[in-house]
Amino acid sequence: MPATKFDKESIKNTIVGKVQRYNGLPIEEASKAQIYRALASTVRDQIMQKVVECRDIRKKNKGKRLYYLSVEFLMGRSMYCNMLNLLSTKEYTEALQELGIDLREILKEEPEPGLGNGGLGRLAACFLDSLSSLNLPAMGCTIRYEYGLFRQKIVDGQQVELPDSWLDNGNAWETAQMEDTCEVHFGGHVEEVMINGQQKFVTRDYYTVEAVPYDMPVVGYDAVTVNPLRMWSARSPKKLDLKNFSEGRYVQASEEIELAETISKVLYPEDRHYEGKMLRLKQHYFFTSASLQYILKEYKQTFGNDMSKLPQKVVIHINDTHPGMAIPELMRLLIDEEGLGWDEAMNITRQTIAYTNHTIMAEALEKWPVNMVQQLLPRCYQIICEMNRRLCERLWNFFPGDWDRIARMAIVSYDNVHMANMLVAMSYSVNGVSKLHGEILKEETFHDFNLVMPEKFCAITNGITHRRWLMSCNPELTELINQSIGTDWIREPGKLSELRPFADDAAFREEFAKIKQHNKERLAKMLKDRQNVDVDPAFMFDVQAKRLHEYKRQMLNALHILVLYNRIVNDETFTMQPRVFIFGAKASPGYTRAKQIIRMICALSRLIEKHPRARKMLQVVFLENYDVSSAEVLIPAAEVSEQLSTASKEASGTGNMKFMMNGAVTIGTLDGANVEISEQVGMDNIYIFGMRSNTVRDMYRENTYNPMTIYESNHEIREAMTQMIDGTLMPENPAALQELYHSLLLGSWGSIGDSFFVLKDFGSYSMAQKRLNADYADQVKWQKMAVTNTAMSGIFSSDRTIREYNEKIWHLEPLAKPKKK
Ligand code: 26V
Repeated sequence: MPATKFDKESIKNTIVGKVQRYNGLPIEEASKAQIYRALASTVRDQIMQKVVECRDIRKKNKGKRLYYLSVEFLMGRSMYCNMLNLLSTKEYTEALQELGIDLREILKEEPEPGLGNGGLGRLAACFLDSLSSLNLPAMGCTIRYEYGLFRQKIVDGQQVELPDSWLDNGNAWETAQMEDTCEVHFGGHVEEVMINGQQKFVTRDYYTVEAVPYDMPVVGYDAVTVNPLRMWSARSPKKLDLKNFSEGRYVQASEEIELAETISKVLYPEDRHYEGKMLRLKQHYFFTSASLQYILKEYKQTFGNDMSKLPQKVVIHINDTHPGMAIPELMRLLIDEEGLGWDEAMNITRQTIAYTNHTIMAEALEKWPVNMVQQLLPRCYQIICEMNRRLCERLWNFFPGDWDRIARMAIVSYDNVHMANMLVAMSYSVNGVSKLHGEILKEETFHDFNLVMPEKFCAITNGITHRRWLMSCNPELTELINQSIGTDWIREPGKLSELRPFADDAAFREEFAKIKQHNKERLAKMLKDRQNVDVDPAFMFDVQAKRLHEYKRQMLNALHILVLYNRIVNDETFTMQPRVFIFGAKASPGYTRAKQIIRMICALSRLIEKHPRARKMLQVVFLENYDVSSAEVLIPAAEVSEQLSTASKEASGTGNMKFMMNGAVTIGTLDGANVEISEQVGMDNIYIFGMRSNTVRDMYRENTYNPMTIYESNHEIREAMTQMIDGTLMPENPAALQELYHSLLLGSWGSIGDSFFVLKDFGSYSMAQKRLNADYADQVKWQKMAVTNTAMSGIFSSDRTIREYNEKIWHLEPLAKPKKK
């Protein structure tokens, strides 16, 4: 088919034509939503042209392909990044302009697919962008959740969760791939049968759910590659029960269908009850099994039935433990469906699967009750037990007699299936997501495995796509960089370091500061429009935006703000650089203490607002429903980036990198990737405070920390904490923060409180804040720091991360356009 052109004139005609065909309207009468759909469909046409081309190259090239399995892909809106990666922003902007339409207004029409909850999911999305941009053949695999992460509203100072029905008006980017629909089986029992003298295992009486794939294309920047994100949707094979229906039992008539389809209903269903936990296991197995069936089908189509070459042609990457059932499932498919022997299947599996760990938090290291796995996945359970038996045998030779250690390392122990242990034992690569996290995995989390199989472990520091997190969200800064150092940095983000000398260039700094000011104004406008909140763009913008979790210590920030308030109120001569502290955070619905922290922040905001002198220099804003789209406005406007996690707890962090890239200065602990950020910018361009990771780990081991001694000796902390419960913060309900207050002092069930060392690190944090406040007054100094941060951020591009994964783990060949003869 001859290629269609996507120049300005053709784009105009196409959009006008589509509005006429879809809506029967002239463009002047079309609504924004109608224009959005016509525009998205035009961009999609342009992408599809590339899809065909890319498919063709892949068919000829027959190279290895990566399948990246993740329960989360936090994609954000696609329209603008698609145009950017197609090198067509100018054409589209001008085409619309000539039709009298402002592109920026249309972009807001796109619903954001919230198919993720935090760093893990956004990392997966950044990876897809970099994979395509580096022309590496890959497919993302996940669930097509009908409801993404909840929409957050703040009502009376508290978080309220609303359903996020992002698919209401359809998803303009996806295409259903009906021919790849497959069956996933649950339940039943396993029978051993002899077929042609061979022992076989057959599952009987299972029930079936159909998996229907929808593909969303991810275009690379100026690349030939378009990689799909494949989202599996659950569908019941049963049709409407007409008998029930015609007899008036309407609910029963579709009950079974509904039940099967709940599998892809919501992201992270509540799992405090048995049904919820079961549903999560079903979700994980559902998309893992469907993905693996597809992987083998595609492999066989290209390479025939010889499975021994699988590791040369396929790599399956497991993003955290959630898709870990890929291991028994691949074993099952190889043994039961492809007829391989156990040893061969095990060798192939071990050479095909790689695993990334994203957290050392004990509660996030997944385990499943044995009876649940046995009931839901009886054949996989058998395979797990056999893998466990062999692993323990091997460990017994390594650690003879050391039962405790072997039990800790086993796949099945204490009535649970331990996913992380299974993944470490059965994959060829285990990586952490920052240098420090990689070390902790080897020394602590997987210490014993590292003694047995040290060759598997490595660390690859996370990254973010500079295309979304700089070029798309901060066009003015992008333009300034291009004018100063040219555009090579776009392909080689390390070259951003060429900006460093510009820190000493007064004219450059002035431009840099002006852009920050515009971005602050843009954020102020958004806050006004969305929440009717007034912020003064002359204030310093200080931002902490990330999931709400005790280890991330939003509480440390909040407590410090309350202390600042007291300093203002108690001392009429006290002044500080006017500063607005902006928080963005969703708390998991069942995580009560996290929700109390949100309450505390909102209460702080109200308290300060009521005080005529305090409000002149201090403000707290809670940004509702923090998501990718609001991050794209928030981050470019930030001057201070708060990265306060208890050292050792934040595996990497990626928000820290986004803020840095946009010229915010970090105040943070030496945790996760903050360590590497501090190495890049140097200690003069970052505010480091608090205990170091080793000290924290020693303190946990020794169990000697007592927050009470700090409470007693530090009157500022005492005063602020008392205000949490004496009606100062919560005049209408003084008891509301009592539990939170106690958690900082006493803990529960006899354990000591403040398990994340908020009080312990307070003094050091407060000193760092004092330095920061003083430095901000010296704007020359401050702007130099800001420029240095942007200049040194190139190493945190996910292009670097993906190159490293490819060199160390995946070994994929980049796709290339065939040379014209
Ligand atoms: C968290 C939650 C919280 C809400 C309920 C469901 C649920 C399920 C799993 C998890 C674990 C998430 C692990 C995670 O997001 N880790 C983050 O991964 C980032 C990318 O590597 C990294 O930068 C962050 O430091 C790490 O916390």
